Amino acid sequence: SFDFSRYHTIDEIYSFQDMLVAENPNLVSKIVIGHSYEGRSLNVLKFSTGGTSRPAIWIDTGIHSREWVTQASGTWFAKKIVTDYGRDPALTNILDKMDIFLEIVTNPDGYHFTHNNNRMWRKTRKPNPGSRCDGVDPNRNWDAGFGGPGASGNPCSETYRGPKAHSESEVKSIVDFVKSHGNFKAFISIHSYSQMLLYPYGYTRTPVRDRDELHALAKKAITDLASLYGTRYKYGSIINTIYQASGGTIDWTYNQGIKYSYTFELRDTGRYGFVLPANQIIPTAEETWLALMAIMNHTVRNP
Ligand code: 0X9
Ligand code: ZN
Repeated sequence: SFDFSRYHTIDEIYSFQDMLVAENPNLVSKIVIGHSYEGRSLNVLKFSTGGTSRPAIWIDTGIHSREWVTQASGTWFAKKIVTDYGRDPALTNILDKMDIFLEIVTNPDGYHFTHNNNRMWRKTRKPNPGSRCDGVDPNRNWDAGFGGPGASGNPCSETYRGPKAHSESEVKSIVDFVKSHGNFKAFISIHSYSQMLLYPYGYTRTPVRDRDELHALAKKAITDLASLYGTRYKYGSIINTIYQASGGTIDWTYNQGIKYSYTFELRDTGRYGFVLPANQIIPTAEETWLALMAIMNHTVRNP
């Protein structure tokens, strides 16, 4: 019924989520963690086989709205989890011990705007008082090196950090949810494009305490990813591998004590960029799933 080989509107993705919950009520539930600036619900799918406050893995896609292969892959991951639970021993083992939380449309106002107005919109859609330019970069708005180099104070910039840390509802809702949950062990934030698997930090050259473990696990994850179609990824810290970026998601989650904090940059390396042809959605999701499984497997073994 749902065509994973095409891009979908926000209404179609939200309907898909409700259908998945309706068809798998013992495994999937939907949590509304807040609302966007324009009032859309911020939906998180919870995959859980029971327990109370189990250790958990977070995955988000689409915090930058134009990175369409990420929301499309997130939708595919949701279906993959319900299909593989009880069939794939590794995923079954993960879900018997941990919960998975998946926010597919992390910037819903931006995603709606990319369908109806400007395909290349990246930021949130909140107006900036005193400026003709709208929106904040939700990957510069977190309280980790906020305001430092690698972000802009200009509301017209694509990397505008916002007036203060967590000013964006789309960010603050995750902050509040992660803090109140209190038991996240892995946090994976998925972007495109560049084909990279990155760990903290982005705001400082100081290596993270867990650098060697995160580096080795990244190498394992991208090796597994490449095993399917030969797609080559670079890996390393954000600042050493892509560029300095302050106020980023996974720098904040790492500083909160979530050791396995990673950011992906999915396909491609620039030929199509953000406008990746739809015939690459399923292969991208399939190969990325292998890397996610490597990270989740390691997390469940080293909680
Ligand atoms: O600039 C960004 O926000 C990311 N690249 S993108 O093309 N998807 O916009 C990379 C930033 C590194 N990630 C974090 N700081 N979390
Ligand atoms: Zn991005």
